[in-house]
Amino acid sequence: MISAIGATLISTALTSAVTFSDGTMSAADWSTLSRVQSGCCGTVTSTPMPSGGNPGSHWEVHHSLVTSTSSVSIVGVHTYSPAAYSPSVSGAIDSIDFSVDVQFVAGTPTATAGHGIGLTARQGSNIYGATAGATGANANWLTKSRVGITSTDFVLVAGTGSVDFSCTAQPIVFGFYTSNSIGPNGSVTRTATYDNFSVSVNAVVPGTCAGDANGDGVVNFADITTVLGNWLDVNPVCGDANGDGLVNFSDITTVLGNWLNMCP
Ligand SMILES: [Ca+2]
Ligand SMILES: [Ca+2]
Ligand SMILES: [Ca+2]
Repeated sequence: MISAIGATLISTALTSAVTFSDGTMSAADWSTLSRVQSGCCGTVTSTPMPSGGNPGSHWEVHHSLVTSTSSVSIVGVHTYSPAAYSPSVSGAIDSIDFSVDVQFVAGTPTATAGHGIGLTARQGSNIYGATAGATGANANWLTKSRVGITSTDFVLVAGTGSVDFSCTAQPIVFGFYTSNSIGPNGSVTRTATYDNFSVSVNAVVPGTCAGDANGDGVVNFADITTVLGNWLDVNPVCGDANGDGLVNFSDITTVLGNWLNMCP
């Protein structure tokens, strides 16, 4: 006689963060995009430095702003190419923790402020930024950080649209920005240096928000298509609306039962 053996499927939800960190700050991994966000004129340039960081090699960023009758706002987008996160592979993003070490170097005229800084996310041809304050003009190394950054904290730096953290989103490459602005008829330079960049991406645990199959924080028709697109997957990063480790008809009913709910 053969007895039926009940199989218990245990969900192996994503609970660990994916962390990208770098204390080398080499030109092989980092690139800088200089942007004038408004007005005229300014530039951001970067120099990889071999020594004197916190410790060792580091990334020095120079801002130069010159205005006539209008003000100017500039941003340098410093992208760390190894910090590539694919939500369709590693899961929708719940939140991000960011930190970087900073040291003010020099400024003219006499500096009273350094750079505005924040986390950047490059997704396709779009670039987004989430502020983490400013460096200040402190001559000592300081750690600047912000934890729990969510999609709504990001503003558009370049391109169109808004950042997509769902499990169907395009891959994202992280980095940091530096910014400055001055009023009309001014001229300033601001140089600060950066080391020990770190980004930790905290993935959405499937089923945390009942019905949210794609992890974008709302239950709607996109979740139906996400369930269907991952039909019968086991322990997927995408499509498990009730968090039981399977994608099946129960997920359809969970989506419908939580229709238009917003996740906390
Ligand atoms: Ca270093
Ligand atoms: Ca959703
Ligand atoms: Ca399920």
